[in-house]
Formats: sequence, structure tokens, C-alpha cells
Amino acid sequence: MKTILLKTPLKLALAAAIASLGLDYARAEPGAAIDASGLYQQYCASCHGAQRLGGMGPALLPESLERLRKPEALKVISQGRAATQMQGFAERLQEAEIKALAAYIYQPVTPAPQWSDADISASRRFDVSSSTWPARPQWRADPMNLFVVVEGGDHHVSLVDGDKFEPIHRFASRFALHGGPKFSPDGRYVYFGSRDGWISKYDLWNLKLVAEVRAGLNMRNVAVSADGRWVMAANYLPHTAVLFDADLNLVKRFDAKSLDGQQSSRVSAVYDAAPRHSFVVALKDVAELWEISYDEGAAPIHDGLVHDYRMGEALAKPGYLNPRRTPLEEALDDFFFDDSYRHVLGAARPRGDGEAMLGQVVNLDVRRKIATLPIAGMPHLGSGISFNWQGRRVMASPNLKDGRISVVDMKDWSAVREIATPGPGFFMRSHARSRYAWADSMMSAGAKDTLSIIDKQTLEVVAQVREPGKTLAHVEFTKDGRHVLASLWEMDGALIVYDAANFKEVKRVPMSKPVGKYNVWNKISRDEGTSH
Ligand code: DHE
Repeated sequence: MKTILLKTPLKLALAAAIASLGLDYARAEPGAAIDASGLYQQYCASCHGAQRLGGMGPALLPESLERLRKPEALKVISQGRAATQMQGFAERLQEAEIKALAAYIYQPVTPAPQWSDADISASRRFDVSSSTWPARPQWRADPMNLFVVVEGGDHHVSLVDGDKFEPIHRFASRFALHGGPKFSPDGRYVYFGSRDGWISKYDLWNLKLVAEVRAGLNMRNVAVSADGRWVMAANYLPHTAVLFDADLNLVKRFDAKSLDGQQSSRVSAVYDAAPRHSFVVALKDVAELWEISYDEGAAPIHDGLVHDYRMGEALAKPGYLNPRRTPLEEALDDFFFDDSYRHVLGAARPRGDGEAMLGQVVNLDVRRKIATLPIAGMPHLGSGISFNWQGRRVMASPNLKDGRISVVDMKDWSAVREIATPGPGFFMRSHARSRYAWADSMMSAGAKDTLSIIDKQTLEVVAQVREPGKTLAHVEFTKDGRHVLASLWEMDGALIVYDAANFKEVKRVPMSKPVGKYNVWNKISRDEGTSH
């Protein structure tokens, strides 16, 4: 940790000094061709890395910039980014130079950047004193009712007391965390994954960073095993899933390749399948679902049931910490486990406009698709929840494309109901002790300000809460299910606390674009109303 932290201010100071001395060797004379690469090395490399792989600032690779529109990139280069070290260059660079720089960072790096096992290991930082830190919270509040809030606005994390709704602590995170943070089984440690590939292990009881490692250059998410021994990362770049021990030492790299080795794939996501003692890994470009067992004593865990009809015996020896492949008709992007964790309900994102979605139910024991999921549009299954309805076990999923919540019977996979909401949304949540589920419509310009509250018994929308003109999204319940915390998803945003029974606002805690919030107890107990 320390070496990087010490070097960064020096680098910044050096960059500022060079710029203030006016050593503009890369600047263009009027009419001359602009040397964008030279400009990059002069002005950007000190923070974003000579190879654009990131440093104190984020990586500037086409893969990392997929979500940043070019006009926005121009604005950031010109005016800087509020609440970060990114300064604006409008005073020092001509407009054409800024445009050239913006175009440059969207070009692929050649040769293609590599991230080897040696790079992973070299990136690791570990606080050796962490083994001596006290094994109890160094603050007064219920550690099980703690909320970890990811603030995307200025890339911070806040820890909030879930009884008093008061912040306990706030600290800087890596740039652009994505996916839910994952907890150790006792709720002491939390692991964050950033889009730039960093995994950070944080001690919630001592309010200190324990370890960090860069698992890849463009990462999707991380999962932590139910026994707390393993951490796995899913990468788009390079095409790998990477296994670490609990202190983020590299254990094994899995190249995401088809069985014949001919096709390589981005890894969409990795999830922990707790009762199976395995990680389940979704590949984006190869129609296979992987299950990697971490059950040392019982490997191979489901042998005997498993004989792949297409590929024969080669797949029937899964073993410990090795992928066991389920061939699919269509690759999966994100998915949901049923209560038994035997079934994965998955969907792919459409590859082009108007392309139909193929939702699938995959049985992990017999290792094949067993049903088509009766959900159209673009279900966001990773945000699904399950509950009992009229003696049946059902799951409900929001939809990224249509204003509806799809409810599906988890025994016969039939469609139960489509619940209309004012617009497509990203997230939904409930709690085992609450009668209601809450869903946002944040993908809709007209209804992004509305949360719809669904009665789980009648499957009707019974109420709405609104923040007119603002984005209101992503809710999480308190441990006891009595309060709901929602995100006012704005730079000068807030956590809004509602009474879960009468939907009245109880409190508002200012936050900088609180992207997501995670209750320790709901997560470690895998409450049926929250994401796993
Ligand atoms: Fe996410 C979780 C995929 C865009 C915020 N998102 C996930 C997960 C997947 C996923 C597979 C589950 C991983 C986990 O929790 O471990 N997300 C995708 C996409 O494919 C998509 C549509 C495109 C992309 O660029 O990656 C996408 N996601 C977004 C956003 O634009 C969001 C709204 C803002 C952001 O910060 O990126 C966003 N995703 C989130 C959040 C979670 C998440 C807050 C955790 C949800 C939870 O409550 O558990």
C-alpha cells in the first residue's frame, strides 16, 4: 500500500511542475499535425499510466471507456472531474489538442495490453499488521445492521449505522466500483471490485484497508466463497477468472476458453453458490457456464450425475478448483439462483437492436438447459428476488428494457404475472419480513424519479414514492426489515430512509451519488429479498 501512496503525490507534483515550466514539447504549432500520443505522455501518463492501464487515475482503454460518451470525455479533459484529482486542461491545451487527446484514448493500445500472473502478484499490497488488529468493532453500533454505501459521485464508501441512520465512517475507494461488495461470513471484512480490476479488502471492524490486488485490467465483479477462504474475480480484459485466497494472494488463473481452446471469452460475472461450495462463472462470448468447486473434501461434488452428451468423458472429471462446463445454447450475462442453488436462471443481453432474448433455466447437476424462461425484454436477473405467493415459490425480476416486473414460478418455470411499472428499471429488493417489494424505474427518462412498491401477496403496485426530476433507485432493507434505504442518485444526493410499512420518509443522509448500499446481515444471511 505504502509505496504507491508515497509515489503518487510526487508524480502529481512532477506533472504539475513540468506543465508550469511550459515544457510543452508535444504541443502543436498552428496548422501542424497534433501528436496526441506525446500530449498523452506529457499530461496524462503520470496519473493514468504510460500504457493507459491506470494508476492513481482510471485506465483509459477502449474497454474501460465503453460507458463514457465522447462528449463527456471532452468535458472531463477540458474541465476536470469534480471531487477528484483530475484537473481541467482547457487553459493549457487548445481545443483541437483536447479533441485529439479524447480521440486517442478511445484507440486500442497496440500491442494489446497484457496482465500476467506476475503483474497480478506485483500489484498486491498487504498490511502485515492486520493480523494484530482487534477482532471486535472499534465503534458503537450493531455490526450486523451496518450499511456499506458505495458513493459513485466522488468514489468513496460510507459506513452507516442501520439503527440510527448515522454515518460511522467514510473513506476513498478505487475509481468506479461495480457490482455488490461481498462480505466474509462473519461480516468483518468486505471486498470491493472496481471496473479497473482492483479488489480491495477492507476491515469493517477496524476501519482499515487490509489488502489490495489488481486482478485484471477491466473487471466485472468479485465473489467471496461461503467459507470466507476464497475470492474470485471475473474479467473482460484479459479473458480470465482469477482465484485468490482471503488475503488476496493469487492462487490460480482460469483462461476463459472453450474446451477445444479455439474460442476465447470475456467473463460476464462470477457468483458464489454457497450450498454447493462452488463459484459459478458466466462467459459472455462462449456458450458455456462454468462451476468451480472449492469443496476440498468432496471433489468432484456431483460426480455420477454428470455426463455431458456433447463432449463425453472429458467433462466428467471436474475436480477441485477446476471448471466443470455446462454447454449452453446461448451465452449468459447475468443470472439468479433458485433457493436450492441447483438451478441458474439466466439471460443474455441482445447483441443488436430488436434481437430476441433467450432466457434459460440451467440445471447445474444434470448440466444442461432444462427450460426456457418465460421473460421477454431484458430481465436484470442479478437483481431478482424470491418469495412465497399463494403456496408457490416465485421469483421476480426487474427489466432493463420494459416497464415491468416479471414473476415466474420456480417449480414449473411458468409465467405467473407481469407487473406494470412506470418504466424499465435496474434493481428490486424486498426482505423476508416485509410484505412489500420495491422496484425502481431508473432506465426511464420520465419515471427515473419513481419507486414502485409491490404487495407480494396481491402482486399489485400499491404505492409509489417520488423525487420529482431526480433519479431514485436501488433500495436495501434494514436487518429487521422495518426500514428501507433508497438512493437519491445525484451528485448532491442522499440516502433516503423510509418506513417499510407506511412508506413515509424517516430521514435523509447526504451522499455523493450513492450507487448502491448493502446491509451486512441481509448479505451474510442471504435474505431472500436481496441480491446474492
Ligand atoms: Fe451493474 C451489479 C452487470 C451497468 C450498478 N451489474 C451487477 C452485476 C452484474 C452487472 C452482472 C452482478 C454482480 C455482483 O453484484 O457481484 N451492469 C451490468 C451490465 O452488464 C451493465 C448493464 C453494463 C455495464 O456497463 O456493465 C451494468 N451497473 C450498470 C450501471 O450502469 C450501474 C447502474 C451503475 C454503475 O455504477 O456502473 C450498475 N451493478 C450496479 C450495482 C450492482 C450491479 C449497484 C450491485 C447490485 C446489488 O445490489 O447487488
